[in-house]
Amino acid sequence: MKEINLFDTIAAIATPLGQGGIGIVRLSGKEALAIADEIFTAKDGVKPSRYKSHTVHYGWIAKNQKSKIKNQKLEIIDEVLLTVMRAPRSYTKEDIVEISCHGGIVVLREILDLALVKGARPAQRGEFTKRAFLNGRIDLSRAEAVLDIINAKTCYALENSIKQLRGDLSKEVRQLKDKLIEAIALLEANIDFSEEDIAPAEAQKVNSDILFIKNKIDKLLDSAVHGKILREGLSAVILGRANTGKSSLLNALLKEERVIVSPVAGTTRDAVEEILDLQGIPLKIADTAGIIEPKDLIEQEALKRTRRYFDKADLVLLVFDSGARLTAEDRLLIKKAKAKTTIVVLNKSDLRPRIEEAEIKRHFDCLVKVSSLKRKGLKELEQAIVRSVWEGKLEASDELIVSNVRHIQALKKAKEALSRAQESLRSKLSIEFIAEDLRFCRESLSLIIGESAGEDVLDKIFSQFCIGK
Ligand SMILES: Nc1nc2c(ncn2[C@@H]2O[C@H](COP(=O)(O)OP(=O)(O)O)[C@@H](O)[C@H]2O)c(=O)[nH]1
Ligand SMILES: [Mg+2]
Repeated sequence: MKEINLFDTIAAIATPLGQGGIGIVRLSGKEALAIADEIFTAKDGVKPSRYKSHTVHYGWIAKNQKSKIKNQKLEIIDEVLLTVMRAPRSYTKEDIVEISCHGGIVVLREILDLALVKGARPAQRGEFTKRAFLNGRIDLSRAEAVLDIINAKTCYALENSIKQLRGDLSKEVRQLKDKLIEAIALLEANIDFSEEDIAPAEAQKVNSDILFIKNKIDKLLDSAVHGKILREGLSAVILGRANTGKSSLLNALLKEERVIVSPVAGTTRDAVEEILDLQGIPLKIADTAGIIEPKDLIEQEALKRTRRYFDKADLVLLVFDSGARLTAEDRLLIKKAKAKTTIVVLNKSDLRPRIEEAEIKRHFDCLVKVSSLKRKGLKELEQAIVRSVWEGKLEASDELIVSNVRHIQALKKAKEALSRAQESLRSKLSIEFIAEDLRFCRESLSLIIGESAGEDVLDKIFSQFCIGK
């Protein structure tokens, strides 16, 4: 996104390119209203440049303008609603015109082309949001929240992104920065007045400030574990020997018949992965072939795939047939699964129990009895999965979760700088050193809200957006 000119008027199709009820072409910049004047004919004949802000008008987009003298006909492209949002009360803080037309690819392209002919430039990816940031309407973490909202996989992830858009993270970061600035000022006053050590009372104040900030940063970093899950989803793998009901379990969790279930062992040859929304957690769950001793090339490949899913899984659902005694294969899987966070599923709980439950309990804490066939115990299993994710750490749902890798890295850097400052303070190093570490910490926090982000960082962030956002 090199050399973008912020004085240009930009235009883009803001809705997905496909057929839809409506589609939107968006313009932003100084010429947006003048361009609208040239392409829009209102039913009441009033030109867009005379509209009040935040009003909607009915009319037509046409290639020409009505001229009474020649009695020329309008070359209409579409019947539309045109919305005007004047600077600075708009998404970009510039004049914005949104044209809502019928949602067809050709219509949208024709309208966009017309706007371009009249002087607009095609917008780059994320350029509307980038303008909102550069024009000071939102800071960088809030701009990134826009992308997270678009990408949210579950309602819970969406809720968290909305908090970030609202500025919850920015507010917290600014508070920490203010506290740092105070501490730095205190140190700098000391540098000016004495060549010697920092006064004990002041050292104590700086130390307690550092502790306070570090604590807050720790909390934010703790939440990042959950943030990663909200962003990327949790990977689970269903493991178990053939015929224990793995595919039935996946179907039961999905509440649909996704995978073929049969009494013939070896029905599932290839791993099947599905995503489901488990109480707000995007759960990627893979059903595997219950092959332990491959008999042919296909089975060897199937085993390889199972292993791959197993290796990358955050969570293993180890399935047993509770109506049968443990087999050597079951015991082999117990050994393997112990290396991972595992929930044991004693499936076929509708049958007379014959499995050695006590033996399994010696290896795993979490056991859930389920009947995939009768759809029993599934709620308990879901709860066990949720618990294994949140680990009881997430107390209230209004807690802020940091999910952006860039933010996490900046917080880690800030924390390291604080540790160095603490160490310098303890070993009574020169005040200069401590102040320098605190300044570094402040810079790292600034990165989150974008106060000191370079063009390369901005490019990287906004290039992930779609055109028209
Ligand atoms: N009684 C009973 N049978 C089940 C249950 N779950 C699965 N089955 C049966 O066990 C057999 C194997 O199931 P399937 O899901 O294909 O097992 P997989 O090989 O582990 O994927 C099928 O005949 C299922 O109908 C259950 O909860 N109770
Ligand atoms: Mg199967």
